[in-house]
Amino acid sequence: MARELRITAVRVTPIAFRDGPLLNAAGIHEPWALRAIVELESSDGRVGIAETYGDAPMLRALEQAAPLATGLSPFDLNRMEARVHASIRPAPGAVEFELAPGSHSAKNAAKVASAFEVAMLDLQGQLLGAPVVALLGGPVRDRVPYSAYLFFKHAEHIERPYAPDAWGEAHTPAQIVAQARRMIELYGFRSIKLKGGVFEPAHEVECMRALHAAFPGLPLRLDPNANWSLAASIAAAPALDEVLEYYEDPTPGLAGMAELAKHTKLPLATNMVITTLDEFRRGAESGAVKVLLSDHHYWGGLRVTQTLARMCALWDLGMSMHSNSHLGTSLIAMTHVAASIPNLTYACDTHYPWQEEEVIEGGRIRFEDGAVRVPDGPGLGVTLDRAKLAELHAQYLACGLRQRDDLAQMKKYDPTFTGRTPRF
Ligand code: GKR
Ligand code: MG
Repeated sequence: MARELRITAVRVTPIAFRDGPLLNAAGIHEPWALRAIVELESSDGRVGIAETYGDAPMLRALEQAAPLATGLSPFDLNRMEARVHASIRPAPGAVEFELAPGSHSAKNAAKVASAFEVAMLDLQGQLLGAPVVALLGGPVRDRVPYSAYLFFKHAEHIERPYAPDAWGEAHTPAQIVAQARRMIELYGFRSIKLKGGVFEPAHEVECMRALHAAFPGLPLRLDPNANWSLAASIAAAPALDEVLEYYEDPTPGLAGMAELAKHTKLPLATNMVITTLDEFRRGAESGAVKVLLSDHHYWGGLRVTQTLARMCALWDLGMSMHSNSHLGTSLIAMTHVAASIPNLTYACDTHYPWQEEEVIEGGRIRFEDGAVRVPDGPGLGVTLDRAKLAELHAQYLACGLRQRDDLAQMKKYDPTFTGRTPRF
């Protein structure tokens, strides 16, 4: 009976929400982060949801793909994937960030398939009265741990589009420690990541030392997003060996990471040199990278993420999760799949503490001791707050941004900034 249902409509709503002036290797975050909420409606009136990227090329890909999901049963995941991979192509001319694989238009098919898969699993779960994690084989943990994700940041955006956030400026080691303390007090995280590649490596190493002194025993990570040369990455390794649990994407390319691996005791982690299956093969064979940060949004979905986890187990790689600015629908999808993965060896990344707005009923998702409890209601266990969705869509229409561009934003602060990488 449930299998006779059909997907009758696909709705894509682009949204924009406030995002902090967070610094990174490419430049600085714009005042508004873009996402899209995807809704698949079934012939009995149910709605399955997903959250994904909201840049213009992704919206075009979703629009093009909408007829491919229409008419399918919510259980037709393989047929949906085959159709999407046969029809959806890279979008020429898209602004792409090396540091954010979700912006790579070569991954359009995987990104679209992921969004449809999450919404279809949500529908399946609603029909069966089962949480998505049950459809993925059931939970191996009831709560998924996340890490505190620190950023160097300015106190406010150059355009001053709204009141500054409560986090203040973070440039110095003392300010970074204060940011970590606040984030841990608010959410209880038990590991800390700092987004690096912003200041001189020696300054960022100093920040990691200050975090180590302030939070003895807490696992620490540093991610310069390939903005350090090989020489700079090697030079920083002895000091970082003493304080980090892993060293994430300091230097560009697999060959660079493989060379660096000879000079550090730390496992090297990546969401930059392994973002496709082909890169997985080369990365695993090289032995350079020891931790993969997966991301269901661009790898192709929750089931592909489970496959990746098995591949990581086979190749003896640790596993964690990458994130970009996102809201609760993404956080909950990450939580369902992470709960199903036995070899999730590290707490996942999330930008969620940097966002204040939400489009799901009940508002912001709560962290307990740095973890999110896996929902046990049907499907994803979250539903849309239509008024909030309309509000964030109106913000999208008004904000004028259509494609994330951290480099262009940085040039407003420093017209001489080139974005050349590696910068240090
Ligand atoms: O949000 O600025 C950011 C991050 O730098 C993001 O774009 C990266 O993709 O978080 C990401 C990472 O771990 O590389
Ligand atoms: Mg990273």
